[in-house]
Amino acid sequence: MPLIAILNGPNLNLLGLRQPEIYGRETLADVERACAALAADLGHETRFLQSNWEGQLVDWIHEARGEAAGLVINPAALTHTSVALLDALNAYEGPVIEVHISQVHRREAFRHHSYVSLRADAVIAGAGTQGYLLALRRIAALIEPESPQG
Ligand code: CA2
Repeated sequence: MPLIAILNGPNLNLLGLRQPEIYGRETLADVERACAALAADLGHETRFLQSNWEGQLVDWIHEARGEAAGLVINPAALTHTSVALLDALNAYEGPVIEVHISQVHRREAFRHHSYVSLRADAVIAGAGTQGYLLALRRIAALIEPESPQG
C-alpha cells in the first residue's frame, strides 16, 4: 500500500488542549486516527509524525524521499520562517499539500506569508482538522495513475 507521510510542526502536540477557540477540541491523536481510517479506505497507509524541532522535520522530509508517495504537512509556525523546510521539500519528489487548521489569512499579517507554499501543490487553510482529510483525498487522487488531476 502506498505510504502518505503526515508531518506536524511545533506546538501541534497541544491541539485540543489549549486555544480551542482557534484550533478546536480535537487532539492530534484524534486527527491521527481519522487520517489512518480515511487512508485505509483510500487504499493507503499513513505515517503520522509531530515534532517541535525544525531539524527533526527536515530529517523526516529526507526520509520521505523514496519511501512516501505523498506528503501532507502542517509546518505550524515554521511555515512563516523556515527556508530549511522549503529546501528539504524542494528535494522531495512527490506531491506536497500544506495544511493549516486555522484560516491564517484572517489572522496576524506575519501568518500570511508561507515559505512552504512556494513548494506546495495545494494549500488548505481554515477547514479545521478536516483539512487533513481533504489533503489526504487530494494526495490520493494525485498519486492515483488513472486520475492525476482528481
Ligand atoms: O492553523 C494552523 O494549523 C497553524 O499552522 C498552527 C500554528 C500557527 O503558528 C500557524 O500560523 C497556523 C500554531 C500551532 C500551535 O498549535 C497549538 C494548538 C493548540 C494550542 C496551542 C498551540
